Amino acid sequence: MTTTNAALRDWVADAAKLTRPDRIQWCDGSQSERDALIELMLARGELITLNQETHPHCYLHRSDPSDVARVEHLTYVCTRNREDAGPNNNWMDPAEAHRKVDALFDGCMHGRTMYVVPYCMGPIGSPYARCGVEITDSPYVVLNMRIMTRMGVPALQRIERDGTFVRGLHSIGDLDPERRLIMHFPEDLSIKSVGSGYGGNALLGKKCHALRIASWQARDEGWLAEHMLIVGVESPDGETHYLACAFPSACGKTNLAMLVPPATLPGWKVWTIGDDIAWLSIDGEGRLRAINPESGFFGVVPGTNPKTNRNAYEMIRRNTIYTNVAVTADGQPWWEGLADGKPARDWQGRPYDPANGPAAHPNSRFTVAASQNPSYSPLTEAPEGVPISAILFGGRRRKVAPLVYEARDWRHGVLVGAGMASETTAAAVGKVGVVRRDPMAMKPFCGYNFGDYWAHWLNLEGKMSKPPRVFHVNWFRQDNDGRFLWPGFGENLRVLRWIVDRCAGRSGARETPIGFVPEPRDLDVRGLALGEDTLGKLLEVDPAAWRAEMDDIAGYLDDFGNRVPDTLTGEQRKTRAALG
Ligand code: OXD
Ligand code: MN
Repeated sequence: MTTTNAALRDWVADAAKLTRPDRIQWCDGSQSERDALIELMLARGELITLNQETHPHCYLHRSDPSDVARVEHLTYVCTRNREDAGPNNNWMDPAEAHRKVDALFDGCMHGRTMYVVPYCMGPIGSPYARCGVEITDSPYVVLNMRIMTRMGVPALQRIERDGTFVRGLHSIGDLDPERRLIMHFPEDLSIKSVGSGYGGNALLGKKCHALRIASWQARDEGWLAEHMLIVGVESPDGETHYLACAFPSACGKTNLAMLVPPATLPGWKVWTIGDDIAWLSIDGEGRLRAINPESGFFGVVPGTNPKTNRNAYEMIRRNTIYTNVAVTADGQPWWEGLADGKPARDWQGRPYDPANGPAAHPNSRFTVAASQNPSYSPLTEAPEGVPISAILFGGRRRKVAPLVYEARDWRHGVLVGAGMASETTAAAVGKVGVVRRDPMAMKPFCGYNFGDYWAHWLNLEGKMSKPPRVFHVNWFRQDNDGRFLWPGFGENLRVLRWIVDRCAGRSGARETPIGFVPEPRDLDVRGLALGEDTLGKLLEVDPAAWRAEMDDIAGYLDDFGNRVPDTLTGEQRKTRAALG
């Protein structure tokens, strides 16, 4: 296989000249290609067969122990003008970046196969989908890309038809963290990633293409590429609202996207469209619509069990690649939060010893096809996507943020998103549990200056006939003893219900300086063991804490100087003034 697209042919030839692989394999996405890759990896010890009776077609991959998460400090956006990347990104001049990274690519595929992986982000026939090609020397990446994207012949055919594609050059290099770089060149729609074989660093369709490069492309073309799950909430009388929800990494996006309605809310159904990324476009009638550019889930494993996420638990019992989980004596995957079984070997393959820390790495992952999810929505394949009724922002906040509130309008909603903050998690290298500002959950993923990004969000208002309502949720509020006040998981449907009822003009709220907050009577908490005090605390808006929050947001916005739109600072001032 090769291609009729000359630009693609030339780029592959140039990449081969630089990296000097022993052979080049164009990937067609077929089952036989997948089977051969699995055989190869098993033979090399890069995959381990899990118990095929309990977990048919499931395999384990152990990454290098120094390569277990995204590396934000080694991730760069390389634009000609530094201001275009903004203070939210590490920046390097493109010429210098190419020089640095090409030195690491020089000859790095010697003795290896170079795989050429054409892929499509979004349903192949969708006008909202976009294609890319990843060149990689990692068969693990190919196997994952085959699950996470529409990969192979149909994608190549679309590239040949459209004539455009995002170029991603990837090599695991020597896995030395000192020789690891994840470079983005949005002006050329290209990516160069070297030195890591893990997740978002290496599966270039995901964070690098579908968020960093796509957010840039989306600004130019008038749409949005967002770190959002997409979920459909169907009421007992058959009305379905689709919500797009932005939460930082490892804050429960996958769980919310696959929520299992509790028995106390009979007749409600939840449909998953996506769990991590949404591409949002305005249709001919001025409605905001969403597609999920991905076709699989690369989800955090620890904590997954029938109580927290029964759908995910069922979904990952077959045809799943596990990365960095532990194994039981009989070869079943094991992780913290699983009720049964005992780990025999930890994520590094060592005999399990609690003194070495958790058995499964806290950022261990599953890769699985979206269609295996019991709550999979067939509209995931709809070329036109789904209409969005509401946008939800949220984070992990012990204090300050109430369980839910609604922004006054779209502009205020943009401030609510821009002011998001969350306690950090294991999804990225660095300290866990510190509060950091993470606007729209895009801090690690926005491929351009946040000031320009907020302006783009604000500009979209005039293009929509009826902008979605905007909400903020916080499942993670704690009491003074560090106990969670809200049960979370399936019970979050109660909050989603208030939200969809707000969209349909059916539920009440009180107006506060930060927006509309439900009164305790507006939320259906029947059957929950929640004291009135607890509910009061969950819905509390403490003016002193919020004054401090708004001042902090003002300081954060200041970092972006004159790129911050006046409308946004105006919204901040309005909220601050209302707080007294
Ligand atoms: C992810 C992340 O892997 O956000 O989705 O880190
Ligand atoms: Mn994510």
